[in-house]
Amino acid sequence: MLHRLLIPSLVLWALAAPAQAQQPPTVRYTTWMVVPGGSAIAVESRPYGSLHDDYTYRDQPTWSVLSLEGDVLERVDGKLGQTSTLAPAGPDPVLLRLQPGNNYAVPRPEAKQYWYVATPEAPLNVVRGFDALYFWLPPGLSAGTVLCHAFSPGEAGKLVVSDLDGNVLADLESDFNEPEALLFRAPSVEAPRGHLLQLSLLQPDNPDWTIDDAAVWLGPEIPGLLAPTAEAAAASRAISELVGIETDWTPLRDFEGEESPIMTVQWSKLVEEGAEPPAYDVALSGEQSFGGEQSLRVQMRFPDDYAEPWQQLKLFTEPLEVSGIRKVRFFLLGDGSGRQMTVRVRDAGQEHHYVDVGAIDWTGWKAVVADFEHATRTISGGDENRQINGPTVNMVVQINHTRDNPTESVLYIDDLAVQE
Ligand SMILES: [Ca+2]
Ligand SMILES: [Ca+2]
Ligand SMILES: [Ca+2]
Repeated sequence: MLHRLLIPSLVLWALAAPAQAQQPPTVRYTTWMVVPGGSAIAVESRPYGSLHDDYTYRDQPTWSVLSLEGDVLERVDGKLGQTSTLAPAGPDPVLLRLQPGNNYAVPRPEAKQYWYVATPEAPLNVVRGFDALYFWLPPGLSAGTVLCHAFSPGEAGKLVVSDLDGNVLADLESDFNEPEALLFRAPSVEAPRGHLLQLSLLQPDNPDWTIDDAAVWLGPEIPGLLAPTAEAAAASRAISELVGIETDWTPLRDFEGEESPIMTVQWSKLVEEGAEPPAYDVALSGEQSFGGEQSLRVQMRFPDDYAEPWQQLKLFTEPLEVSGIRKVRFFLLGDGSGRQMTVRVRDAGQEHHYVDVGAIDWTGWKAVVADFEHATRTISGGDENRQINGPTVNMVVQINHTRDNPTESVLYIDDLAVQE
C-alpha cells in the first residue's frame, strides 16, 4: 500500500499558521498521518473500555514513524492506557502509522500543521466522529466526493461538507453499512488555487442510530489529506506532491451545452445476419451530473437471447487538443454491472495506447483514472515511438459486455481531464 501512497522525494517546507483549539480525533485499527520531522508527537493509548466498559481488548498498541520512501525509522510498542512520545529527526516530513488495533489512539503532534491520510487505500478510521477537519479541493474540480463506511448495524453518522464560513454544501446521514459517497458541488466563487473546505462527521439525527466506528476517506479525485486547520489544508498541495498524489489536471470536456464531444459510437463485433443487434443510446443528458448540469448518458441493451460470448461498445471523442497525455481521468456514475472498461488514446501519430481500468463494480459517482505512465498498457500501430503525441488525440472509452453481465446498463460520464 505504501507505494500507492508514496513516491520517493524529499523537500523541506516551512511551518507557519496557528492551530485552532480542537479535540483531536480518536483513531482505531490502522490510521496514517503525515507529520513534519523535527517535532514530537504524543500518542495516547486508550483502551476500548474507556468508551465501552463491557469488553477488553489486549491488542498491543504500536506506533511507527516511516520515511516517505516507506522505511521504518522508529517503532514504539505503546502501553495500553499510557502516552508515548515519538520524536522523528528533522527536517523532512514523515509518515506516522498508528496501530492501536481494537483499542484507541489519540495522536497529538506538537507541530501546527499535520495531516490525516484519508484515501481509499488508507482511510481515516475514526471513533465517534469529528467536528471539523479541513481539506483542499484542487482547481479544475467543480465537485467532489467524500465516503464513509460504518459497517456495524446501528452505528451510523452524518457527513457534512461546508465552506469556511460554515455554509453547508452537502450533507448525508446514513447507517453507512456499505461505503456511501456524499457528492458535493464546489462553491460557485472563482478559486484559481482551489477551494478550502470543512468536513464534519457528526452524531446522526435519527434517534435509533449512534456514532461510533467509521472509516472516512476523500474521493480519488481529491488529495486524501484531512488537516486540523484550514491553514494546514492550504499546504496540502505540497504534501500531496510529496506523497505522490497528483493534483494538476487539465479539464478537457464537461459535457455541458448542446454539442456532444462523442463523434462516433460503434460496436466492436458485427452481428450475424438475421440476429437482433444490441441497442445503444449515447447522448448528453440533464438527468445526472458530476459537475455542472449535464453529463454523457450511455445506455446499452442486449437481447435476452444474445448469443455472442462478448461485445464491446466504443465511444470515440472528437479530436482533443493536448501536447501529450500521462493520465486520463473522468467521472463515471457506476451501475454495479461489473462491465470491464478500457481507455484508449489514438495519438497524432496514429499510435494506439490502451489501459484497462477495471470493472464497474460501484454505484454512484467515482473517478476513473487511466494511468498511461505507470499502469500496464498495450501499444500498437502508428509512429511506434511509444509516446502519446499531440497536438490532437482521440480518446476512446470501451465498455465490455459478457454473458455474466446484466443485459442492460445505464452509465453517466462527466468531467474529462488529463495530465499532459
Ligand atoms: Ca452502520
Ligand atoms: Ca457536466
Ligand atoms: Ca506516438
